[in-house]
Amino acid sequence: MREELPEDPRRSALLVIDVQNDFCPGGALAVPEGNEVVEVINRLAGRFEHAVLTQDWHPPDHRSFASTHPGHSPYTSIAMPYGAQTLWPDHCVQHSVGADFHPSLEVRCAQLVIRKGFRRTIDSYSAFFENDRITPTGLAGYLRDRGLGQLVLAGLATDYCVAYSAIDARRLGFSVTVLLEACRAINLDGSLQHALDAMREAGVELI
Ligand code: VGL
Ligand code: ZN
Repeated sequence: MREELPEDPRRSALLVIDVQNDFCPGGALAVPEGNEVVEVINRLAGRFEHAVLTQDWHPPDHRSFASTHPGHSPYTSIAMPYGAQTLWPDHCVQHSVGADFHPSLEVRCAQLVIRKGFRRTIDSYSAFFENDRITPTGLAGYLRDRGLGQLVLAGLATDYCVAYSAIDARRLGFSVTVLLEACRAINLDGSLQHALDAMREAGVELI
């Protein structure tokens, strides 16, 4: 494991994944200790000139919600046209308090918010592609246009949106560091270990 963050502040960006009320204790899809990332990220942000936030942003009848599949429970899986999809409790509904960023999150260097998961029929864990792995969010073009080739990822959840984003970023040629101290996991059926292995395999630096 490497111990340092990327050196060049002009070429690096902090990518803060889904630090939203619904992913924190008391929220609809609470990640254990999810709120604890806020302080770490606030401190970390002082070392960056550039940051991008992602925001899970679903319509009320989103097809990743178990409630839209009668007879199916949250945290089970279903086949969707683009592959297996885990079903979740209703969360991060557009314009709801649950979809807001954690009130203490302070990333003054944030210059862009990428909303994802806004199409009813497809989920989007990654900040770069929807879950079909081909529909882009536009983030890669933004980062390339601005010359930001080195990414540091933090946020929620380690084993879903953080891991998918990190792996896609590597696939797109970015250098990627995930700061595990600034992330927390859902950990469904070993998903955390699987995600850590997959990130290492993809060439993501875990520190
Ligand atoms: C996430 C499940 C559903 C995440 C988002 O941010 O990791 N997980 N939607
Ligand atoms: Zn979601």
